[in-house]
Amino acid sequence: MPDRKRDKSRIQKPVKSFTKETAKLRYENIQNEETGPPAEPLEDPVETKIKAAMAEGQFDNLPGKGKPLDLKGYMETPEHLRAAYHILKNAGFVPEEVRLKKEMEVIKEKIKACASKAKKDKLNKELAIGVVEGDVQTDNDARRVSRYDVPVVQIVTNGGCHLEALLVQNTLKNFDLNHLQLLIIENVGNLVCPANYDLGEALKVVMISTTEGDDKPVKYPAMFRVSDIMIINKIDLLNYVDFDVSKAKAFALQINPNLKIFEMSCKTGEGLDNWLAWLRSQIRV
Ligand SMILES: Nc1nc2c(ncn2[C@@H]2O[C@H](COP(=O)(O)OP(=O)(O)OP(=O)(O)O)[C@@H](O)[C@H]2O)c(=O)[nH]1
Ligand SMILES: [Mg+2]
Repeated sequence: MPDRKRDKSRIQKPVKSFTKETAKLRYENIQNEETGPPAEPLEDPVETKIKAAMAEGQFDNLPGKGKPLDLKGYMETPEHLRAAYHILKNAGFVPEEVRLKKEMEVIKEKIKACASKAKKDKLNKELAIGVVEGDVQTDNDARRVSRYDVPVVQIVTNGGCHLEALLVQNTLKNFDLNHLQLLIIENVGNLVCPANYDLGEALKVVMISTTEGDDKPVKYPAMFRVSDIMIINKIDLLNYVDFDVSKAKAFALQINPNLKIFEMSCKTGEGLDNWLAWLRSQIRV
């Protein structure tokens, strides 16, 4: 028996370098052996179509010609979603929130540019809102809301700590229900009683602010358990108060893992766009 280890003829010579040339040679050898000479390389059909479109002048007056590419959306998208985002965007599909944000920007621009007051008011009312205010005393809140030309009804509970469905129902005759898209009910401002009464609302929103303790959710769990949304307001004051946003969120989610949370400042407007876009997305037309 020959000594396998010493039989050098069995050992392949190492390939020093695998260049394009060696690849081409091997390919041609295979072609010659099996099917004859290689066919002429096909021109890339996409390239051909692009060239034809350019020759026809289809690229001459594209919107954005000569301007830098806007890669903001692309860069903000996580890397693994970029290709899909790009394809969807090119095909005219954008996430619902982005579409609504754009729509709101267009309306804002229209309002800014509009000279006639009547037209401005009409644009402002693009979303038909009604408000029911509940307070123990005074119609202060209703008067504040009415400045915005929105139909509003004040319920004064005269000491009662919450609203009830019948009280709300009695206000409905004051609204044009065929036209209304959103009815906001502001319950009496405490975190206890309103948790126990169903007003027939589609969504319950609990609003806390940074001037309160961040442990409100664990102190008043029922209110956070029955709510769909938690708003943390007055974030403009975060530098001046001992309020830990992440703690407040964690406490709230511990009580109700399904809570959707928004942070905002009604004073500076920060975070309002997100909230409004989401709210609009919830409205059934
Ligand atoms: N700094 C700051 N102040 C705010 C903000 N939002 C509201 N305020 C102020 O907080 C105070 C109370 O606001 P309201 O809207 O009356 O609060 P409310 O919770 O509805 O009060 P009740 O209806 O009495 O329960 C007012 O002086 C507002 O101007 C905010 O985001 N930042
Ligand atoms: Mg109020």
